[in-house]
Amino acid sequence: MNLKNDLLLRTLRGEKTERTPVWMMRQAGRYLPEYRALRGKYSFFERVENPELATEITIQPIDSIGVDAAILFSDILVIPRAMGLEVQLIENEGPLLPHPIKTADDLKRICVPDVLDRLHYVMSAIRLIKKTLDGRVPLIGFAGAPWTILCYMVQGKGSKTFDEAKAFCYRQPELAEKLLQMITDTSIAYLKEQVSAGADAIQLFDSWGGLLSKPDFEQLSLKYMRQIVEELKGETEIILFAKGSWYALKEMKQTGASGLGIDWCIEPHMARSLAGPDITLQGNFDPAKLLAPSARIKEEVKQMLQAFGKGRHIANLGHGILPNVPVDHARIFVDTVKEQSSLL
Ligand code: 1CP
Repeated sequence: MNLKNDLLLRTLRGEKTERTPVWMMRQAGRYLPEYRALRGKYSFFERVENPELATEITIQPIDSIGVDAAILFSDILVIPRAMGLEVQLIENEGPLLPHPIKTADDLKRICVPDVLDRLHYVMSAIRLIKKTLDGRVPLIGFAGAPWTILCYMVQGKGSKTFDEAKAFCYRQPELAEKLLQMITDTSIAYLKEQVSAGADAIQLFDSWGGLLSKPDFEQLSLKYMRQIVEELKGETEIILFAKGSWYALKEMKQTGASGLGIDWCIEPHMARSLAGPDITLQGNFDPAKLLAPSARIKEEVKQMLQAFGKGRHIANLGHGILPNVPVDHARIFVDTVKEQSSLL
């Protein structure tokens, strides 16, 4: 099916576009009143596992905010669940994995599953979203990077430091390697199926990459992301977003990804000089700045666009949108990118 708006894909391929495409990480979610209304009626995994609900939530920000891409409503933690680990989502608190991986015996409880069997609902959602979108905008599929998934599988919950996950890797490196490889193999099969079902591009979220030193990032994260990009790059466009891992932009570019996400702690010109000219950069508005007065948001968006310059840029936040952002402010962000980037 032909896309009516393919700005995102053309930008990822390095083609010229009339303006900069814009979307927001975690755009399908809690800051939208339409989403909160559904949240009252269904549990988190009911929303994720029901293709009709997932479709409705995926499309809400397209209708309401006017972003240039949809991102599948799901979660990175469907992977540990599919591998056999229990995952709960506690409302207003976050994920809980009551029986995390700590020992060699624990690894025996999980497997590399048949993804079509365990995650069929994701592919059904992708097919229904593509049909419902009817070519309005591209659909981004996603997975967590293996390192970020390991963090949750070992720590068992969210954390500022993921110290137990890191201790696991430092004390039992062979087990860590085994677990990371199992997650990688599952993710490759999963992402290939997302692409077959109709996802137009893929983003890998390495939310906790920045907790690692550069050599540890190479060993525990990049080594596995590289395998994923290697297996998918002929089939789709891939964006790597490793929050905080600015020190590895050059190495991430060398994987063959089409785009690199950056957060607000690195300036665009610095990211460009590290990554080189022939790759698309995505980001990097501070999500908390959407809480500023609207005039300040407009001004800062203009500055961001100028700093990235024309072409090879996808406007986005430097991490997920916060639940307390007023919907109007999200709209101002998107509208300002649309207006101002056509003037660049
Ligand atoms: O309604 C609710 O209260 C649940 C909140 C929620 C939502 C809306 C969770 C639980 N997941 C999601 C959806 C989600 N998660 C999407 C949907 C598509 C989109 O709009 O972008 C995506 C892409 C994710 C990815 C995700 N989940 C990441 C990576 C991105 C990031 O923000 O760093 C991570 C780390 C998770 C784990 C997770 N799931 C949910 C929460 C609250 C968290 C974060 C927990 C933590 O802080 O450790």
